Amino acid sequence: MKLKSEGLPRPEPRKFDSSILATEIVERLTYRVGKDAANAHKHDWLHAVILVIRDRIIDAWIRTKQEFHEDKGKRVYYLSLEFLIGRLMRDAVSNMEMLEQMQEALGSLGVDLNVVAELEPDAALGNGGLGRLAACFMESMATIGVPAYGYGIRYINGMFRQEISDGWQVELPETWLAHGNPWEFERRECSYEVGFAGVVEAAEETLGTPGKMTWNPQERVIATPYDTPIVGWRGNQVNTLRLWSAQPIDPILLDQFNAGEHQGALRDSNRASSLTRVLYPADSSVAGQSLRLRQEYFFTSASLQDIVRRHIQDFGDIRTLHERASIQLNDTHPAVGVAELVRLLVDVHDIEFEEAWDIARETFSYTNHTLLPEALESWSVPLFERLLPRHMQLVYAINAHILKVARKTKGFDDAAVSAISLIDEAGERRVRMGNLAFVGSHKVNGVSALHTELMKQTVFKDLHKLYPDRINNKTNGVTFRRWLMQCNPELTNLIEEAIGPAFKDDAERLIDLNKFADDTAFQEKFMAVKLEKKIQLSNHLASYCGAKIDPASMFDIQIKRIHEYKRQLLNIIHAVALYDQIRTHPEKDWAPRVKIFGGKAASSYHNAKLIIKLANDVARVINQDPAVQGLLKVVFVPNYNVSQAERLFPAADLSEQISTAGMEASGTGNMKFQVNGAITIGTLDGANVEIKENVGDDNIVIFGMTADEVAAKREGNYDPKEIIANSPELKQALTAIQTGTFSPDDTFRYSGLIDGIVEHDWFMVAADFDSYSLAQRRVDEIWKDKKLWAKMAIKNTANAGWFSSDRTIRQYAEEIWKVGL
Ligand code: T68
Repeated sequence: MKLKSEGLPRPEPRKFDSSILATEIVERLTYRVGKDAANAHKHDWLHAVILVIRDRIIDAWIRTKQEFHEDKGKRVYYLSLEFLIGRLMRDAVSNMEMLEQMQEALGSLGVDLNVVAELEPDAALGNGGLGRLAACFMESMATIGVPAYGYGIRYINGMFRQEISDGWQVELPETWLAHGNPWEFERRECSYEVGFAGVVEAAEETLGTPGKMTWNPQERVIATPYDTPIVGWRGNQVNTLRLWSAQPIDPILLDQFNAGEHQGALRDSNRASSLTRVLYPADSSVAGQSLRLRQEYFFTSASLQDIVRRHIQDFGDIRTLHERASIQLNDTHPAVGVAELVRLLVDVHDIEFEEAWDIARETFSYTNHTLLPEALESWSVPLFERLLPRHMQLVYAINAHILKVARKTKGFDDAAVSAISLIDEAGERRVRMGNLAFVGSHKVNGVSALHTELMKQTVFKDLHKLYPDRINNKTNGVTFRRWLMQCNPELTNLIEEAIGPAFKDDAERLIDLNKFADDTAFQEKFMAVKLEKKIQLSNHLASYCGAKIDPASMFDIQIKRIHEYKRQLLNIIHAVALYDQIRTHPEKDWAPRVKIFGGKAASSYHNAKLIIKLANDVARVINQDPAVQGLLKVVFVPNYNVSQAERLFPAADLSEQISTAGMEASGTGNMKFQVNGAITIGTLDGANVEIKENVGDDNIVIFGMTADEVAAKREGNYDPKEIIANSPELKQALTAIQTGTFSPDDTFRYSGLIDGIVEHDWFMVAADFDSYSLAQRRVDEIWKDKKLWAKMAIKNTANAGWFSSDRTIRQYAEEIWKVGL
C-alpha cells in the first residue's frame, strides 16, 4: 500500500537556528505572555516556548488541511471517549525536530527546558490502555499520512489525581485546564445542537416504520469543539484532535433569575456543563449511570453531525459517505453512533432505512478491548428509551432486520438467535452495545491474536457464525517517538551510534541491533544507559515520594491500572514470600531487588483499593527491616500517569505482565518495557504471546497456565485449598498477610482479600503461584549472569519494532479503512 504521504516531495521542515528561536521566545514572552525576561516565571517561559513551537505547527496544520481538501480522498474518524495524551510540548518540539535547538535557545536565556517541561499539565483524558492507545494512534496516523480526525470529549476534570494517605488511595480532582490550554483552539462556527429525551412523531410523508420520523427532544445542548493539532514525526502532517464541550442554549434564564429563582435560572446551564465535567474513572467495568450514556451520545452525535456536514460540503451527496469516510469505534462507548447515523440519514436526509443501514455498516468499524463480562456495556431499555426515544425505535428496527437474517440461516436455533439479539431479555431488558457495534460495522477487531481468537469463541461466538468474515485482528502498538526517542534519548543515541538513524523512520530496522547482542563492548554501553536511567529514576523518586532505592538493584516494575485480573496481588504475595526466604536464608546469594508498583484503582472498586493499601503496608514493613536491607525493597509510586510512565519504562530491568491468561486483551505497557530493554516475566496472555514470538523463547520468562488451562480449571472442580496446602511458600505468605503481619493496626484488614483466593481463586493466584515463584528464581539466576542479562535486554529492544503503532495503523489503513490505496 502506498499512502499519499509516501514518496511525494514534501517541503523539508524548516530548520531554525537557536539564536532565531531565542529571539522568538523572548518576543512571545513579551507580547503574548506580557512579561520581560527578568521577571518571567518558569511557567511564563513554558508558555512562550509552546507559542513558538505552536506557530510552526500551525503552518503545517493549515497545509495538511488544504491537502485533505484538495485530495478529496477517504478520511478516517477515530471516535473515542478517551484520549490519554499526556504532555504535548516535548512531543511537539521533538516531532518538529527542534529539540536540540530549543534546548540551546532556552539555555542561552538561562532557562532549562527540562525544568519548564515539568510544569506542563499532564492531559489525562483517559483511564488507561484504551485511552493511551487512542493517543498513540493519533500520533501514528499523522506520522504515516492517514488523513484522520480524532473525536472525543473535552473533560474539565480528567482522570483523578491519586494521593496515598496512610497507604490508602485518596482521589482528588485534577484541574489540567486551570491555567488555560495553549494547545487548543475553540471553533464556535462548528457547533451543533444535541438533543435528549422528548417525543417522536411520525413525519408527514412517513409510510410506516422504519420510515422517517420527527424527534422533538425535550432537552437541547450545544456542542462546541476545541481543536488540538497532533504532529506526526518530522512534522510532515498535522492532524486534528477535536474535543467537544457542552454549553447550554440559554446560559441563564433571566426572567427566572430576576424573579429570585437563582438556582432554577441556572439549571440548564449546570445540566449542560455537567455533561463534559468529568471522566468516569472506571476502567474495565461499566458505569451504569445515565450521565455516562448522555456523555456517549453527546460526543457521538456532535461528531457524526460534523462528519456528515463535512462530507456534504466536500462531496455533495450523502449517499457516498461510506466511500469517503471510515469511522472507527474505540470500544462500544460511541456505539450509539450506529443508530445516530441511521437517524441522520433517514430523518434528516430522507434516505430509506435499508439504504441508510447499508451506508452505516459500510462506514463503521469497531474495536473490542475486553472480554470481561462486567465491562461489556449494556443499557436498560427504559433508560435508553427515555433518553433516546428515536434511537430506541431504530435499535428495534435494526434488530428485526438482523434477527430475520439469522432465522433464515442454517444452524440458528432459539438460543443462537437470542444470543445475537441487540436486546438482552434475561431479567431486566437491556440494549447490548457490543452487539449493536458488531452488527453496525463491516469489520470488528480484537487487539491481540489471542484476544481475537477468544472473541470468536466467547462473546461474539454466534455473531461470528453469522458474519464469519467480520472479526479480524489488529495487535496493538505504541508510538516509539514518545516511548523510546523522547523518554529515552540516551538509548536512542546509543542505538543510532550502532545501527544508524534508519530506525527512527522505520522501527523494524531495530532488528539490526541483534548482531550486537553478544558484543561485550555494546553490552556494557547498553547496561550503562540502563544504569543512567535507573539513577535518574532513583533521584526522581527520592524527591517525589521520599523513596530511597539503590540503582544497582534489579528494578522489577508493575505499572498499570489496579485490577484483580492484572494480579498485582500475585506480585505482592511473591514479595512477602521472598521477604520470608531472605530472612530465613540470609546466607544465600540473593539478587537485590526493588519491586516498584504504580497504578490507580477505580473509586468504587473495593478490592483494588485494598490491594493498594496492602502494597503500601508490605512496603512499610519490608523497607524498615534491617534483615533484608539492600536485598529487597517495595515502592508504591503515587499518581501513576503518562508523565511518571515516561520515567519508569526506561529504568526497568524486569517487566511484570502477569495477568490471568485469557483476561488481558493485549497490554501496551508490555511493549513500552520491551523497547526500553526490560525483560518480561509474564503469562501467555494478550500481546505477551506475540512478544514471545518476536524476542524468542530464550529472551522472555513465561510462567503459569494458558488461557485454555484456566478455562478448563474453572469448568472443573478446582480447589485452591489443596494447592495452598501443598505449597509451603504460598501458605506462609498468605497466612502472614491474613493474620495481620503487615496490618498490626487492623489484623483482619486483608482477611476478605485472602479468603477470595482460598475459597474460589477466580483469578488463579494460588494456581499460578509456584510457577511464578520458580520463574522469579530463574530471573534471579539470569540477573547474576550480567552478560546473559545484557544480551537478553538488547534482544528485547532489537525485536520490538513490530510493536510500533505505525505498523498497527498501516494494518488498519490497509485492511479496514482502505485509505490511501
Ligand atoms: C485496555 N482496556 C485493555 N479499558 O485492558 C488492554 N474500559 O489489555 C489493552 O491493551 C488496551 O485496552 C488497549 O487495547 C481499557 O483500557 C478502559 O480503559 C475502559 C474504560 C471505560 C470502560 C471500560
